[in-house]
Amino acid sequence: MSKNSHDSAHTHVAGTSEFVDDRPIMRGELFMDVVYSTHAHAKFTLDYSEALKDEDVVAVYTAADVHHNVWGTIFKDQPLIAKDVVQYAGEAVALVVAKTTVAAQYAKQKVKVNYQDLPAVLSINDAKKHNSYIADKRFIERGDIKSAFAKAKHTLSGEVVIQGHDHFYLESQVAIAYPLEDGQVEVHSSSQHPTETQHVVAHCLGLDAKDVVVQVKRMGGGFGGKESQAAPIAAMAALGAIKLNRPVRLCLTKDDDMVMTGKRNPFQNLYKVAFDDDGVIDGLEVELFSDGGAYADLSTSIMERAMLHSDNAYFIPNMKVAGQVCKTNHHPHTAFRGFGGPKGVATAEIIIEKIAHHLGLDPLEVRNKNVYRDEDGRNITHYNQIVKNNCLPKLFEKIEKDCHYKKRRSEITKFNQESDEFVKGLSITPVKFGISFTTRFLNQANAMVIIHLDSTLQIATGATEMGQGVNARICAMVTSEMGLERSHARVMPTRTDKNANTSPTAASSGTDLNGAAALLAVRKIKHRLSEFASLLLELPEARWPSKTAGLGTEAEIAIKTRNLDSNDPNEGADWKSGKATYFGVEFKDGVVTCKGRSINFPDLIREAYLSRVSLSDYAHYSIPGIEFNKLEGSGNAFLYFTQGVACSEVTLNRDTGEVKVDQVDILMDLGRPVNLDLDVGQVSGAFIQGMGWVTTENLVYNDQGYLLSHAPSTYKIPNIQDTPRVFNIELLENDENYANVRGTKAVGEPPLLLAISTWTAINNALTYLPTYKDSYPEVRIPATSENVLRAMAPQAFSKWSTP
Ligand code: MTE
Ligand code: QUE
Ligand code: MOS
Repeated sequence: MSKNSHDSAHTHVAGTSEFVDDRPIMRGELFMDVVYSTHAHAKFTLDYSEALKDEDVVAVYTAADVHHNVWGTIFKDQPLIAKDVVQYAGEAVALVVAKTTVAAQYAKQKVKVNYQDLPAVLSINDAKKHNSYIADKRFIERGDIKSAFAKAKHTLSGEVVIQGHDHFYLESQVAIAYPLEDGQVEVHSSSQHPTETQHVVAHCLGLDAKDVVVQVKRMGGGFGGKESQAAPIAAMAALGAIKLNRPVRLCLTKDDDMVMTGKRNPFQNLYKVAFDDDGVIDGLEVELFSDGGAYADLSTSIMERAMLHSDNAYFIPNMKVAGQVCKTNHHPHTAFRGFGGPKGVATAEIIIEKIAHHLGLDPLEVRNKNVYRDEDGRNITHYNQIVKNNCLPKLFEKIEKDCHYKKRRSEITKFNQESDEFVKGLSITPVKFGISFTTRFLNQANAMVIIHLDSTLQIATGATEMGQGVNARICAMVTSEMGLERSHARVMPTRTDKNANTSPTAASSGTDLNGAAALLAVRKIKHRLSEFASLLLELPEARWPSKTAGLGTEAEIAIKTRNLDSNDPNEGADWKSGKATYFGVEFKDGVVTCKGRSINFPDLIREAYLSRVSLSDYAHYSIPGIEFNKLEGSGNAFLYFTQGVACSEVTLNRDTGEVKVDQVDILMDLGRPVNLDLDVGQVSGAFIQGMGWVTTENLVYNDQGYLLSHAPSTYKIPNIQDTPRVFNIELLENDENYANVRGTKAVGEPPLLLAISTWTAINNALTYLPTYKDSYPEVRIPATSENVLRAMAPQAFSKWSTP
């Protein structure tokens, strides 16, 4: 294992990493499958008598079998199994349990569902027509939007259409529930939020939380899709396990997973913008509408983040944002990398492009005119948070130079004049992603560190590993604090019986929160060990506890066990090394030194144990200074911002609409990474995932809201051929993020938003066509080849409506 590798790199490559469905089948284990609705909105009745005739079928469960048939993250509005009425195609109506997976799949087909259709709402426009909404419309407002428009030199308005996005994690939703003695159950789940999963299992089954343990070893990808929606799957498996007193496994097929589970929320945003001759924005009014699907899930929080990111990187003196979640008869949409951010940012960026086109300016010039700057108070967001440690102007300046923007712009202009086969586009977009949950109470974490007698460490936190490398990062922080190699410690599977005050591993804050807690926990041990070492090293070795057969005397050193209750992982730590020092004792390279005398770390641990010094500890961390007032839409919503810029160059085929991404240059400020390689991996992965969203990933539903594109054959995620031919990633050096643990910056989600540059580059390419001399193309997300072709020759497609 190399220093910067993912902690599971070698087991992934060897195929020995264990995912939930890799767990050996237990004696008596049974297999569950879900019967789901194929209708959007209907009354229904069930007939499962045929299914029960199969001797391999053990049971069929319906809504009537669920103790509390309701769950939900923010609002408890969703049945575990639909009763009498289905609200979306893909909603569970019954569970079948059989002796084999195949028998369960057959049985599922034999369950007859009779539907009596009800009127369905299947789009944002439909929802608006029927006033079908989830929660109240919300507003964030600053300045005087009316007078900004009254005195505006130019105004533009329009609508941005943004479709959904499937998470396409390689491991489908899965859970195995093991019944234990005395009414307890242990559930192995693929969940970003084990604690919520535990609570949903307990609530739905009528158990106490104390009788339910949820374990998450790792996920084969989550991307937000397993933040809320892993819980019902776990509850279904647990229902079978408790009823039958046998282990029950529920592992969705890819197709079922795609049909059943919610996606990134589609958005349809209206805007009106006021600006001057130079493209400086004075007023912006945005009305965001999202498709929440049939139940609330996380959609209201997602909308809030979209509203908080509608400025993206730009100072807009007078701004009004409204956000309304629509209730439709689609699968309940959910968290997806970036949460609401990408939908707000895409809107802001297409507005900039359109302003530039309108004024005949280069879009980069308009961006530079509007970007947050420290001068003249142009550094305060529409929700009144000052953008501190702002690198945006520097990022713009550097990327423009490094990727030869001006030169490539003139080359592209020339190319587009000469070619009638292809048309090229170029675009730089920035991101300023707010780090912290906008829901205050989630900004906390808890960690436990244990040092064993052989001196190796085990770490337990509420963080879950989904491939992002949170374990490797936490491990690196803890071991470096103790002057040890990373291989000296292991982060253990996440279990709900070990940590309290846990949040979902989400909002890119897994390492920020859990790493800080783990560091605070290990510092408590370090503090005790330091004091102990300072006393021990004064004694001749012959009088150390291990040499005196535990006889005590002065060898059993009484130390003060003052608990460090700091909430600041940087407090008392040297900023460069990130390490704290107590009693003048240094921990370095496996050796502990005080006043010139030293002891190997393993020997110190043994002496400490014999002297009854505690070798484990817990700590809690909460992010300070989060004071966003949701009612007023004002205040410090975030601890800091992760910022970056990307430049995309694309070539469109004028005959087929095919999009090729020729070159992408990314420049990001990630503070001072704990693990540079993992961070670069997150940047490239997030960018490519976002590129899929804005280009080829097209969700197609039938007129019952049933997802037709439910497999890789019909849903096109990027493959290796689709990655940019030239792909450069560079990180800006920024040593000054004093706000966060060890000066790091969260990386998980922000780079996904940089893929918006590919979408704006596609739109930019189209502006070179005569069709768009006076108008702006406004190709939706995703800009599939078909959508691009439609935009190139709108008249040729006029007889087919836009899907
Ligand atoms: N990286 C991988 N490989 N797999 C994932 O599922 N999820 C992303 C991101 N990177 C994800 C990923 C999302 S949506 C989030 S919020 C963060 O990881 C969560 O982890 P972190 O907070 O530890 O960065
Ligand atoms: C970013 C996020 C989340 C968020 C807010 C963000 C998130 C999440 C919640 C949330 C909100 C209310 C609840 C709850 C969770 O908010 O992932 O349980 O009651 O789950 O800005 O990623
Ligand atoms: Mo990530 S969408 O916050 O799980």
